[in-house]
Amino acid sequence: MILVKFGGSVITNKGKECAFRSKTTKRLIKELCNYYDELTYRSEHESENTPRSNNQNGFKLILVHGAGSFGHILAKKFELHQGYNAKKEGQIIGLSKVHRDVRDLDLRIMNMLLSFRMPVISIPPMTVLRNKNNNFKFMDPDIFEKALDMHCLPMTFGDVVPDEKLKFSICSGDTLIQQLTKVFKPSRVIFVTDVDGLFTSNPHLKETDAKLISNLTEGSFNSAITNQNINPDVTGGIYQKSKIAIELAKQGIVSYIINGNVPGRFGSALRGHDVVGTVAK
Ligand code: IP8
Repeated sequence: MILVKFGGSVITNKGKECAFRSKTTKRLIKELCNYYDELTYRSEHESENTPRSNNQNGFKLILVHGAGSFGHILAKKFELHQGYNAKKEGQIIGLSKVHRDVRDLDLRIMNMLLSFRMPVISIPPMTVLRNKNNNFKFMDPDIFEKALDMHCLPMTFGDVVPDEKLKFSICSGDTLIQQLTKVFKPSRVIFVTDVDGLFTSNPHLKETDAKLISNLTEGSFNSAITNQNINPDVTGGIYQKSKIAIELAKQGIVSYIINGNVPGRFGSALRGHDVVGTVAK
């Protein structure tokens, strides 16, 4: 089993509300489908015409995606991560809009997967997950298992979710990765982002001596300057991913943080090849 997260920074333009990066997303999906074809020994001709299927030849994958500019801009504006605030004008409409927008993004990805004949079942966290005080509380994994039984690709995404204390709050795709890992115990987790991995400082700055941390350990993480996001984010960015990757490594799960903007890297990580990126194992 492999868990993949398409980061919001690679599938959307995070600086512009609801801006989908369709070309990049399509290429990533193609890299994913090529890997499936390799696993099932399908020829290029067959790949064009025959439906694909998840959970065969012993291989399973779950796809998670971030919200990017379909979620973070309005979530921040309406302070959704802080829960219900009677004084915050328009907050409930804002909540509904964010839920609609992340589903809109999800539907676009779903359509793309289907255009490659990959059967996908979308699972909105709003319906299966609960938070308490903006922290994960509970998730019902049953539908993920059922989707795998149907030979479909279960897909879920960062969403607004009910919160036992705050009425509602945010669940990020990274939290979903963490929770799905506990249930499905994958061998590998791949975080597809817009940077090569975790750097010693912000690689987006003009004058920078940022160096890529290839082997992520608690030590290399602590010595890195971790405030690396150039766009505002309500859920934690690369800092959070690195922390999760270190935790997963302790459980024997290998995590990759790779740059999805570079063609082929995602495909290589799927195959378990050495790839430019940050690896925690
Ligand atoms: O992009 C955030 O999910 P992420 C979800 O995976 C919302 O952090 C609604 C902002």
